[in-house]
Amino acid sequence: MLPPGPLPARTILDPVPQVYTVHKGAPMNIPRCCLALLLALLTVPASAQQRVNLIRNGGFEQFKGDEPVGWETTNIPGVCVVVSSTPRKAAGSSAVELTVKNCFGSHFPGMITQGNIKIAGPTMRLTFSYELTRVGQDVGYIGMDFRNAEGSTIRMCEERLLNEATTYTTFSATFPVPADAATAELKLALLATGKDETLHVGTKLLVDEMTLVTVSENR
Ligand SMILES: [Ca+2]
Repeated sequence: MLPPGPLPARTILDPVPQVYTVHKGAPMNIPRCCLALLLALLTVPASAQQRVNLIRNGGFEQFKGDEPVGWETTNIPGVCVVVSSTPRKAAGSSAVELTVKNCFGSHFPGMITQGNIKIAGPTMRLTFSYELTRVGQDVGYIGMDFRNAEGSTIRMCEERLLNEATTYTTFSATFPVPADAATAELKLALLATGKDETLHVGTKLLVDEMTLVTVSENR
């Protein structure tokens, strides 16, 4: 339950949207209509209008089989499933899990891609929660491919998750948007960085609560 008194003031400066847990069994003396209003106030960030999440299904709550809705994966259904839903989540009911499996004699990595993200600058912030199990020199990989209105790539940015995370950890990056960029393609994957350049079975990346928002230029 929230402490008594007014809700804490929140601004666009908040790095991570606040998520309040709403407990079942609310006090019986709260009228149903007021309870509904209260729930709405608690679950919609105060600055939501300025901070529309441009990622579809960023909470990884919707799956069709092993496929997270709104994302493309490297799964070969029924043959090599390296992307799937997991109940080990940061929020909600599920998260997405990327693994490495031995398929057809080679180590095959999980990857998820969301394209045609309508972006707006001048500055954006990507935030998500993750857990990372590393084997060998394997790391997590984040790539963003900026495209102009004609669909041509004008800039590619990448980031790597280097540290093992046994509990959900927040990743946050603020970056400028190229002036001519109209859309972006976002990719999360597992990447081998060892000398043999081979991924290892057992490397695993869990991702949840992903947001991509436009922020003010001076933030
Ligand atoms: Ca979730």
